[in-house]
Amino acid sequence: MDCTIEFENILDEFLDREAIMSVSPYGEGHINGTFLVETKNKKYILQQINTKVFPDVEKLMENIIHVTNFLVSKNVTTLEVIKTQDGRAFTEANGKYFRMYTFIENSVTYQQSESAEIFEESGYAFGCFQKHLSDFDASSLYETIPDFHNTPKRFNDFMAAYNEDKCGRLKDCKKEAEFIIQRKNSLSLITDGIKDGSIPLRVTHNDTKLNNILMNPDTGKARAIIDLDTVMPGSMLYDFGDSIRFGASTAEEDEPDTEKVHFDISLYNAYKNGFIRAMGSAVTPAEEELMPYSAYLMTIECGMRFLTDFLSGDTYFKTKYPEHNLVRCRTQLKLVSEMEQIFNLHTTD
Ligand code: ADP
Ligand code: GN1
Ligand code: MG
Repeated sequence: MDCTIEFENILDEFLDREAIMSVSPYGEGHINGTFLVETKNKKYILQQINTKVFPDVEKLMENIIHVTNFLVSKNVTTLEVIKTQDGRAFTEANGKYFRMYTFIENSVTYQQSESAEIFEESGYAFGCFQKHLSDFDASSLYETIPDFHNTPKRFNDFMAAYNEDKCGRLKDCKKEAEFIIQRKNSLSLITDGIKDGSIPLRVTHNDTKLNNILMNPDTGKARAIIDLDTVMPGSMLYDFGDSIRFGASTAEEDEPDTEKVHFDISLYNAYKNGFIRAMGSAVTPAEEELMPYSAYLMTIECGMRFLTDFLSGDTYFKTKYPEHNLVRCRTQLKLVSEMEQIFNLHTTD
């Protein structure tokens, strides 16, 4: 077995040690530590849960058990939590927390839309996901990250990091910071709509990027929606907009050459078709009207989160090199400026 001693003890909690053949890092998630565990007969996903982001692991896992049981009762393929030998949904060792899922076979994730068909299918799958949860009791959900898509609050967090400039990095990102600040008055349409009741609160996924959906590479059909850590009450527009910011780009989220990054309206339309096909008349006219704005909003929100993390010393998102968060921010801001043009959004002061 080619895994570390540390993992052996963890894995013992979930599986028969004899059967384990290999453990290797897996996937492109920015938050948790993900590993593929191969045994003679079956594959598993082992995750080290990021407790800086999700401090209450007990409640996080209760949510996941709750949501996945509900989906299973509707015959929906979803994550399957592997319990420890003594029946717990996670284990802890030396302050590190781990969980295990069955590896969902015949599946791949994409870091970019390889075709309009794939992206449309992901829209259909995320729309179905939301429809399946439409009768889930939202009050039973623990809010894993409060104010997750409260964009005005995200802006205040960004300004705090900007004013503190604790790593002396502001000099490297003045242009990007000014771009965001110029748009500070255009960030509240969805939070305002939720407050005044014009936008319905639903149970939403909240992290709907293309690599949080498993696709069958042979059929081009969705296998399962994964990464259920942020399933919380929210707006349908958060899910719609966040998918667009990632999947309607002509380049990957961390493409260093922004000349290659464009907002592709045909991908936007493909996703929208799939999403609306699944949601049907459940989408209200107010929601439909705000779809272009939601794409803009989720993109600038993500851009400002990357920049906040860059200014704060890369403590939130996993990074592979020192400017990684800044590079990611730049792709998001490039998309924002093209969305403003294409959708004729008046977002600057
Ligand atoms: P993060 O929270 O860090 O984004 P994810 O839960 O999204 O972590 O997992 C990271 C990647 O691991 C996913 O994008 C996907 O490629 C893969 N993955 C996660 N869970 C499974 C699973 N049960 N079966 C197959 N692949 C999975
Ligand atoms: C994170 O966990 P992952 O990689 O699927 C983040 C999202 C961001 C995304 C940007 C819990 O998603 O909110 O939009 O990175 N998840 C969390 O790629 O913060
Ligand atoms: Mg993920």
